[in-house]
Amino acid sequence: MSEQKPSDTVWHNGHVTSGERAELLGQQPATFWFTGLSGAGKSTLAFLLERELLNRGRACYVLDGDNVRHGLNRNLGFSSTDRSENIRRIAEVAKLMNEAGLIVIAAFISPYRADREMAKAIIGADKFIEVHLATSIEVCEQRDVKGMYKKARAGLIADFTGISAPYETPEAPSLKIDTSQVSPEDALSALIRLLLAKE
Ligand code: ADX
Repeated sequence: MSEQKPSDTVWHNGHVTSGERAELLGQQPATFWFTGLSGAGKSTLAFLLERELLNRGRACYVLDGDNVRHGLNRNLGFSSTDRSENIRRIAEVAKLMNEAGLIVIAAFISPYRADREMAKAIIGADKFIEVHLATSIEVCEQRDVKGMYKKARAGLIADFTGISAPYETPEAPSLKIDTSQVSPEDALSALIRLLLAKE
């Protein structure tokens, strides 16, 4: 893959401001960044939050790890380099969606602190809401919704987060949710409070 230098291209400014978009949609854009182990509840909560926000008249969209890897990021695997590129592309997409005025809910394992910091820098600290789905590895492995922990334990999946690849716990997330302890309703209320506090 050859990388084009920014100096080879020019940035075109449009004629519509972010303020105009915010007024049109009646909302301030933001990106919820859900991080946590496979099976922690990221996708489930992301889609519940999307439903709740839609019900409240907010334009929003979920970017989900498994889904994005079917299309945009189908050429990426699970090495630390590929995961980093996965997160970089998603952060760039989230930034564009925020610029379009949308509220984004990104649900990715995003196991490396440095990659989450990169995402925050791309999206902008003022728009970035880090949420740690802090469900324990024991619970995630017991749930094993996709049967992947079993395969990883059997050595059939390499670099599996929590088993044969690291997960670096967020140091200061805006919110920490253990889905084995907190009800979806309480989790949603806490997430909505965070968003309202930003407005
Ligand atoms: S990330 O680490 O790059 O952020 P992402 O969230 O996109 O991961 O994708 C995670 C999903 O890919 C998991 O939910 C799981 O279904 C699947 N998967 C396949 N192989 C692996 C692996 N080695 N480690 C973690 N998840 C994997």
